[in-house]
Amino acid sequence: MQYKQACEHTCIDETPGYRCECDDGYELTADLRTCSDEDECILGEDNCTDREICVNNDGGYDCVCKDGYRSTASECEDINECENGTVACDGNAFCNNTEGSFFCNCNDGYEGNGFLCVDKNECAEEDPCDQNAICTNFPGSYNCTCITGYNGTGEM
Ligand SMILES: [Ca+2]
Ligand SMILES: [Ca+2]
Ligand SMILES: [Ca+2]
Repeated sequence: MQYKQACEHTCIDETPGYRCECDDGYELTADLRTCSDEDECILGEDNCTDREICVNNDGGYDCVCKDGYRSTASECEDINECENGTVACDGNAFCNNTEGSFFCNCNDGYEGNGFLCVDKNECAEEDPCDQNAICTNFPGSYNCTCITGYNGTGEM
C-alpha cells in the first residue's frame, strides 16, 4: 500500500499531528500540504534595481537588465549607444547618450527626426535675406547676395 507523502516539501512534527512548510520561494497552498511558487515580482519582494526588470521563476526570480542597459559583474549599466556603433543617426545629426536610451538631433540647418535629416530650405520657408538680395539655399545653410547696385551682407 502506498501512502501519499503528507507534505510536498518539509513536514514538521507537532505532537499531536504535524504541519507542512515550504522551501524558501514557495508558499503553502490552501490544502496546507502542497507548495506553489511565490511571485516575488508581484509581491514586491524582489531586490531588483530600477534599471532591472523582475522576472518570476519557479522557486525564485531573476533581475534582468532593461532595454538600454547591459549587465556587468555587479549591476546593469547604461549602454552608450552613441559609442558602441549600434546607432545610426543621420550623417547630418549628432547622437546624445541618455540614461537608458539615446536620441539623435539634426545639426543646425537640417531638419528631421535625427535618423533622417534633410537640408532646411531657408529661402523657401522664411526668406532671411534683405528684399534687395537673393537667397541661395545650400546644404546646411544658405547665402544672401545683394542684387546689382546694392552693397552689404544681404541679410535683413
Ligand atoms: Ca518565484
Ligand atoms: Ca544610453
Ligand atoms: Ca539650407
